[in-house]
Amino acid sequence: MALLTPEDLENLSTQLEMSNETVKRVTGSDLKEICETLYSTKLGSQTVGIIPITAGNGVISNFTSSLLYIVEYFGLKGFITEHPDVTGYYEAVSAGADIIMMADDHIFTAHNLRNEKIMSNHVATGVIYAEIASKFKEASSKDILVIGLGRVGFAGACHLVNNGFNVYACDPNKEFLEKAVNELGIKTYCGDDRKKFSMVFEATPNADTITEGMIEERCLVSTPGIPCGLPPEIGKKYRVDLVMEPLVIGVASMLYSII
Ligand code: 2YG
Ligand code: MG
Repeated sequence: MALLTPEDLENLSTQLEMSNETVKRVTGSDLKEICETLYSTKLGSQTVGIIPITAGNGVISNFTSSLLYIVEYFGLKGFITEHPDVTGYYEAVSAGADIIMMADDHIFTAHNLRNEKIMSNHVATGVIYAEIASKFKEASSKDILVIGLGRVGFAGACHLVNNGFNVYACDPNKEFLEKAVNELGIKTYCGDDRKKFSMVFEATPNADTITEGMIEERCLVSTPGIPCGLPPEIGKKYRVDLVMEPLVIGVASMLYSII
């Protein structure tokens, strides 16, 4: 799974402002409103304990500071523990944290100690990027294309099926495709099918997964994927609206989902 780099998280506030503006323009709602509607809840004044984790590839220099920025941006209180790992966990709980946030190389989680709700970043990210794609004001139908059926893509596809969208999906991994067909009833789609989409949710760790034959002019591409699946020249030629941001949108979805 693609690990974030410190470069990915540079100018996070600018990346957030730009993607929030695009989300507002193409759906009519900003990120906060989308989360409040999606999870039928509002954030309160919870305190989040953010714990650096040294396991695997270790600490990413600006990861926990980015989480603190996001937590405070959405009006919550937060602190980063002085110590990492278990010592950090003990510190956070002893200091009265209501919510614990921590990530190793495989799972990034948020756990609400008050109501025992827990959420993973990959599910929360899949759900909210799929939700944003599906709320495209200019959409021509309820047909939506999902590219990538790994754990992020599958979570998004599941959310779309549950909300009555006609989900077409593709993934080079036959097992992932079969699982989504059998468990979600999605329709398989491959690049040379003649169908074009105005709503696309892309969730792959690969670049340039979107081709001209897949998209309608002025469509919306919503993707947490790094690197970007939309080739810039195609984005320009078809005047595509792109919602892509490395961390904030997924973390917002995590926080609202456990309140
Ligand atoms: O505490 C630390 O600094 C590190 N243990 C954090 C490791 C995070 C690894 N995970 C990722 O980089 C991404 N899966 C995070 C989510 C990205 C969403 N687009
Ligand atoms: Mg990608």
